[in-house]
Amino acid sequence: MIVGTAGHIDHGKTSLVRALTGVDTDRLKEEKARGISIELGFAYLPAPDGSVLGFVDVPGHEKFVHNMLAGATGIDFVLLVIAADDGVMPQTREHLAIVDLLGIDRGIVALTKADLVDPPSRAKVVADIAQLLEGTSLSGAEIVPVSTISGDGIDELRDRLFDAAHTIQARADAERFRLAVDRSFTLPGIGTVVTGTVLSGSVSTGDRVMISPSGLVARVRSIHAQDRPTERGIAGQRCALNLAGDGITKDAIERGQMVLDPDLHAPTDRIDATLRLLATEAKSVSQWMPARLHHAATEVGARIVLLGDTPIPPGGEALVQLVLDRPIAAAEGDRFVLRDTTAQRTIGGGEFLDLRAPARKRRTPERLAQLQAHAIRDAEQALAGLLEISPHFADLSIFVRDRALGENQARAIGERLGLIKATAGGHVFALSAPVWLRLKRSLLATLESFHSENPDLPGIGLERLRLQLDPRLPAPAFLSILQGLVTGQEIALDGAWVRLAGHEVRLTAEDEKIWSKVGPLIGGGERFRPPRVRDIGTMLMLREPEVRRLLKLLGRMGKVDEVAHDHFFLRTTVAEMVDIIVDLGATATDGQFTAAQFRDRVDNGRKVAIQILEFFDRHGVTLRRGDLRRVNKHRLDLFRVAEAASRNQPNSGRESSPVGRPDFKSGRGREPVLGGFDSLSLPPQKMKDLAR
Ligand SMILES: Nc1nc2c(ncn2[C@@H]2O[C@H](COP(=O)(O)OP(=O)(O)OP(=O)(O)O)[C@@H](O)[C@H]2O)c(=O)[nH]1
Ligand SMILES: [Mg+2]
Repeated sequence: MIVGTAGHIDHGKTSLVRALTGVDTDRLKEEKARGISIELGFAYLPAPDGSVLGFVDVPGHEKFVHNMLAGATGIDFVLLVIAADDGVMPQTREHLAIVDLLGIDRGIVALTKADLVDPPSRAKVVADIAQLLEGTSLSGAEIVPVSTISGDGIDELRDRLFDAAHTIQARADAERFRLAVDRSFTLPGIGTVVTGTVLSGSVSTGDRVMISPSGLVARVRSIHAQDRPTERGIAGQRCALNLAGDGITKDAIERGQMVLDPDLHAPTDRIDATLRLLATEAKSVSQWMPARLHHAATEVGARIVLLGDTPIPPGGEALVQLVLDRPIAAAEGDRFVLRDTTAQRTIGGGEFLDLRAPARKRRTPERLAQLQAHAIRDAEQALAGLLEISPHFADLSIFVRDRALGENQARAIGERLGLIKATAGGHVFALSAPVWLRLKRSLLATLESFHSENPDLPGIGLERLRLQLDPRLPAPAFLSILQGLVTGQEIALDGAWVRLAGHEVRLTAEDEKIWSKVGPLIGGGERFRPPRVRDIGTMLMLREPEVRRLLKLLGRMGKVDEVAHDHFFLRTTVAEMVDIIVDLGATATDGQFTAAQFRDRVDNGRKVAIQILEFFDRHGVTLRRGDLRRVNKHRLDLFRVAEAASRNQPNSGRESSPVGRPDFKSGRGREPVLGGFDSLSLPPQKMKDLAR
């Protein structure tokens, strides 16, 4: 358990910690000289049960409230110190407000300097205090009179703390590791040491950690937890970590940074949150109001964007967006405190809801519903809530990271909720099973109606399909679920075209008629220099745009390729030419060949030969260096056609290709490939007729 002091200047916080632990936490020369605390003080007290209580002693001076805030982070139990002779004072109120805003609800009031007042005055102060606590997280807390001079009440108070340590719930350490740094220094012979409270998770020697937001990487060489050497520090302990790594020095790490599990490193400067304005404020919070934001041990300038319609009145609570001057390391559910820009008073505070707040459309009903779900602290319920509302999917990787959830926690939640996951670009997206079913049904229905309306198209464009569906998944996630459906043989993916697995493209009767004439023209003996669109139009007395439209359509069907503008080759011919360059590469000594060598093999003139090679360059089939090219074996399959199709290739009557048949990985000889003349093949005689 970590105990933190709070209270007005000179009320006896440091004296009380010394009386309880024997440690004087005012170590600075200036602190000694001025008789006040400036910095945070730390002390430890072994308990009878073998555990160790940690103490964070904070300064009471109004100028050092920022230090008090840094110290109050991660404490389990507060000792609100109020001097009996002085009573409730400004920083008594301010520190109590901070404790309340941070949600710290375990604590005792130590009525110090009890030796200085008579019983009636003491009774009055006690009554004041009880009233002060009302309505705060410490409402009804015990008030224990003590005196560090006479020693009265000290043993009782210490026993109360030991009791509390038993009942305080051990913080879950299943989450990922985060430590809020409050000090960084160098120890001779040891190196860089940082100290702080472990906010979540655990850390072990040898662990790789990251300093956030700076992004420095370090290894944990050794650990002290609650002032004792150990192999592992856990949530709720104050730890000192000896860190080593590139750039790790005492100056590279400062108070306010976090040491964390590298997976959690994702600084943010725009956070949606709840904000409660203190009732003691004179003015409402207005749009774009500036403030100082205190979170964990850090402090940063911020602007407040109201997400509701009206200013937040004193004592009111509302949703806001916090726009920070620089990014910080945080987690959803973390508490924060706001102070005014001149650092003179605390004005309010609240809880971070969403660390990935949008800069636009931040107040739509949809967005506000999402924030309601984010506000649920139980991760499983929050995720279930998010998946129920628009956009009906969640980036699980971000959800898990921003809540600092451990791997096991994330897995268990995924299983219990029966999530459907799609992995894309290193992120996991999640859908609920009912939403997935609905998405799949409408996807298949969309494809079906598309096919029936467009029987001559190979499928619907991937992006067009994505935009038609709800939920509208991010493109990479959408592709990933499509691939799942391909594996399940429900759909097929053809480049950027999606179709039902059973769908076959059929040309309209009219197009088929034209194709039966065009196909042989570009696939015959002149197939390496087929007529261009305009020539085909002239030869067949067809309108040029008509020929172009049909060939483009066949291009999408994978039957032809537009090698150069308006110059279409059969896919089979392209595949044949791929074989030729493979052969050229294989016979050349260094695998490189010239355009002239290629032209000699296809005998189609220099210009066309070069256009073909440039087409291959564009598709990465060939890699060009100067005048030489070599084959890129990874791209050879690009123009290969299914082997089954080769059985009814249209020009099977022609002489077999002079090209060798290189063996591929499968060990089988490669079939001369084929476009899709399948249903349209013509008898050789007819082809000759047409070619005339
Ligand atoms: N008579 C009496 N004096 C006390 C008692 N506790 C503390 N004092 C005196 O009060 C003064 C302030 O005590 P500190 O412990 O430094 O007070 P503090 O709350 O830590 O002050 P800051 O850290 O500066 O906010 C010192 O002179 C103490 O000797 C007490 O129980 N009785
Ligand atoms: Mg002090």
